[in-house]
Amino acid sequence: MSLELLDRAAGRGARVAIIAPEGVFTYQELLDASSVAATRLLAGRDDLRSARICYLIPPSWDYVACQWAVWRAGGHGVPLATSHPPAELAYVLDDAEPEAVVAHPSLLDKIEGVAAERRIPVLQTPALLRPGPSADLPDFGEDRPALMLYTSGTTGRPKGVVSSHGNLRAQVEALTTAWGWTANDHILLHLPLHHVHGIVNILLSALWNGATCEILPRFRPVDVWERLARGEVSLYMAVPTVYQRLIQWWDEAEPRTREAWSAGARACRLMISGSAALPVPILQRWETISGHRLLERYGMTEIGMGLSNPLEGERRPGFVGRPLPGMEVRLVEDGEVVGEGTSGEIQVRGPAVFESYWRRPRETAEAFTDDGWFRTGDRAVVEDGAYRILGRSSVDILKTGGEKVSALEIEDVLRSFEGVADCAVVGVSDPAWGDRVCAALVPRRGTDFDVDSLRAFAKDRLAPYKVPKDFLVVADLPRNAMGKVTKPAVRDLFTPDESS
Ligand code: MCA
Ligand code: AMP
Repeated sequence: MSLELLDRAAGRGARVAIIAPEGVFTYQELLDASSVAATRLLAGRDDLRSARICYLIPPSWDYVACQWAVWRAGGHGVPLATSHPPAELAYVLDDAEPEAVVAHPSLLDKIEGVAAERRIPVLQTPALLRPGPSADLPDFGEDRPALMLYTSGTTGRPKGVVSSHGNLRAQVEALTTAWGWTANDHILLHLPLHHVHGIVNILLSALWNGATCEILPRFRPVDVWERLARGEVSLYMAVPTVYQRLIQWWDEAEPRTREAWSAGARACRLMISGSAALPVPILQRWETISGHRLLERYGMTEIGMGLSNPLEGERRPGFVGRPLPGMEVRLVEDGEVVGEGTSGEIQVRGPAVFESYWRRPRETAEAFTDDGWFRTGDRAVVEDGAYRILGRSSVDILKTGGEKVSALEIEDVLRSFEGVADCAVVGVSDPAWGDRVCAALVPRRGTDFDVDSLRAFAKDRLAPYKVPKDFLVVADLPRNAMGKVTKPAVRDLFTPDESS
């Protein structure tokens, strides 16, 4: 990835690469700025040799220039989530053991203390990116680690997913072919930049293809509608929760505004949804408003994108299409590969699939079959040639607003609060969030239970989207004959009408 991405950028020097809050930047400016910044990261060395560099930078030009600088210096990039509290950031620093953190001044408060406690130097973006000399930059192969993205699993705390430059190149090439990317594309980006969706599907795909990526610092439905209304955006990608919010805003707008917004959206060539199941009513409503049948696709941090509806041809509501170029996909049940009409676990193989979980050889080995297929933990069925996702094998992995969270990780935090004897976290089906994170709590005998203090406690320790939206105090948790908590019965506690 590294070398070819740079060669491709060099051939597009004068084209606009990034439109961001800081201004408009060409490919040549990106090459120049990242070369100077890479030289600073190297500090006289010839190669970072895969040293991890964490960066905590809002979606912006600075983010992109820093990402490229880390790669050009031979480093392994670890983007940190801007919404995370210091406790979550500290976890990543302890796990990734970076040699440095690059921080945007607006986020310095969150990271300065935890980095100092670990004696990790913090470089601020204005210092990293100010003009200066460029040294010779290292040459290395595509098997060099490029990214480490943290993802929740069924065991323990989040794991670092290590993807090489070759993995990223395979992911981007598949999307280029499947979705018809060209240098004339102009894409809007407001998704967080510590996930594959924002980083690979949007930012890197645009930069690989010489297209323009327009970065909004955060998601605000009105800003997205107004950008779409100008008719310049050719490609748009988001999670179902975002489409649901855009629909809500459109519904509440004046008729003239609605008309202008819809006309702008129609000028787009392609709109895509993913990261969580797209409810069919959202697909239908969006089609009425924008004239676009959303292209739904399926992916995962470990594999990039695996399945996609077609650019041309039928996009079947409720289905995620067929394997992307370069990706082998099969369904397996009880160790046997199953055919059309029978459900099974999705397993995938191909050059886009990640290298390893960072410093977790056992989990890495367990995630693959002996012949190299990655077990996704998602279940699906093929009907008339297209895949339909049936959900996760584990009830403890939830998707809220496109964010994957582990119920067990949240439970561990809630149990550490004085006054909580036991708890169970579940995802309750919700039209806005997909899974709404809810917690049933058993108070310790003789203790007064204060839900507000518990919420504040959780907010200090967990990413905001992991903090349960609803807390329910119960005398006991529902259990089966073996004494194990039955999560479906816990879920029913939050949806009494459906269970009665
Ligand atoms: C924010 N909040 C959430 C979430 N996001 N609650 C549950 N789930 C969420 N995802 C809470 C905040 O804590 C806050 O709570 C309140 O909602 C408002 O926060 P705000 O920051 O204003 O929210 P927002 O900006 O409107 O964010 C909602 C969002 C965002 C736009 C849907 O979550 C988002 O961009 N999600 C996409 C994530 C993504 O890119 N996923 C891809 C990963 P309070 O008021 O109590 O403080 S999956 C992936 O990469 C794979 C490969 C794939 O297939 O794509
Ligand atoms: P993450 O680990 O955050 O990369 O999320 C990947 C997970 O999101 C997958 O394992 C699926 O469970 C889910 N996912 C992604 N796209 C879809 C989709 N189109 N429909 C249903 N689930 C999806």
